[in-house]
Amino acid sequence: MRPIDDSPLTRDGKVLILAYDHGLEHGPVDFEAVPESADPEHVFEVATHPAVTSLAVQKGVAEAYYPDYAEDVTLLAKLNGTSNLWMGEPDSAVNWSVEYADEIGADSIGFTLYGGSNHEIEMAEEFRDAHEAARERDMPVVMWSYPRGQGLKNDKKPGTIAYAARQALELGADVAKVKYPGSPEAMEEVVEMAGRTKVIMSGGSKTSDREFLETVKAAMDAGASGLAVGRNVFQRENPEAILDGLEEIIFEESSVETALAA
Ligand code: FBP
Repeated sequence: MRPIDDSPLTRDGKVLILAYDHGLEHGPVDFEAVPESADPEHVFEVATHPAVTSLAVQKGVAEAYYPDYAEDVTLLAKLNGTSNLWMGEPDSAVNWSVEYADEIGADSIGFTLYGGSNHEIEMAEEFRDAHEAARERDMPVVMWSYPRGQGLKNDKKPGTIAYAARQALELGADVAKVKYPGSPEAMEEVVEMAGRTKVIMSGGSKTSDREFLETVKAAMDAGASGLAVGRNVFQRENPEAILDGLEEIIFEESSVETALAA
């Protein structure tokens, strides 16, 4: 059995990661819509919603806040990450080790790979080290598989996303987090290419309740195993309401209308 099958990262085989590494990746601009979202305590509270199977954060946030929520929140350690101040070819610094993440109480790890970047080789080698250290500890591995870099003008082309999902399978990830490729047919191809690696959709910038839930529903119907979402939850005044809707779609296989009424 692979560690993911027995992990709280999944519920009935499905995944709903609340991503909260935006303070590093994008900076304070992501907290402007809902100022209290800048406070990690607020988002840890949101992550106690039963639909959330894990909260993904960087080391500093985990160190400072996770001890207060260890009973109620499952921690995903996002090991690498870079600020938006970095203007070079896409790359991501490894900010903490699997050993340290385990010590803090993480159940699983997350790692970004920018396939197609001039730094892909180093990133893949860093992923190998993290992956094997995670395997020693039975910690599931989620790859943020984001083709991006000099040669890739449109990182959302369906064929590119399918390649990103395949790359996650080939390198050993349990879960591939990819951008939605634009249509259910394209998502089916992505899921097929990922084989036994679960595919989850990346939330993206905030949209209306209906538009967001319809896209998640389309991805799930195309074989996705869930979602990793940040802004579409914490940039809402009532994050619990959208999580109620997501719970319906992801875990109950409900319609969008049912989810909107939840
Ligand atoms: P969102 O749902 O807000 O898109 O968050 C998912 C995520 O992968 C975060 O973990 C990360 O901070 C962000 O998107 C990175 O987005 P990008 O690199 O596309 O700007």
